[in-house]
Amino acid sequence: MNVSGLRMGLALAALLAAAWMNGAAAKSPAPAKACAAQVRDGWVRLPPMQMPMMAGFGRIENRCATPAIIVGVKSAAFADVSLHETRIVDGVSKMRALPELRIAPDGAAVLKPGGMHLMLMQPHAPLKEGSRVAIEFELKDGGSLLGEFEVRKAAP
Ligand SMILES: [Cu+2]
Repeated sequence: MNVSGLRMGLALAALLAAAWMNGAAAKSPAPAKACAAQVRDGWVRLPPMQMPMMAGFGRIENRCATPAIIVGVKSAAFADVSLHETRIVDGVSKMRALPELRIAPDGAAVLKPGGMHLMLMQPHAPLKEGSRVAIEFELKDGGSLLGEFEVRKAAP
């Protein structure tokens, strides 16, 4: 390689480096800190006697610019967890499973007695009043939210 060839090579390398840096700069600067919905005031209602099912309540707040879409719920403390909705049909209270729960930007989902709730099936060990159980919400985008639920006999 002669001197002019070397110069050209260096110039080309500089151009490529500049193009690469411009390309990198053109993308969003530093990735913004991921915004996530939050589970608040979670509690599990302890049934008056040993039962294979119980209900969980609380608030899921989404203070992000995009919707939070919950597509599944699980907990190591229970054999099965699902999202339920209680509705009065012809004067009779009925429950149905919700396959998906969408929380709008700046919105919140409220899980409360008589409304939406977590259906918690077959605890692996008896729950003690005052203890806490972790419940994980799976999001459509692949992420998850972890909530802590206090075991109580009555609403806080
Ligand atoms: Cu239910």
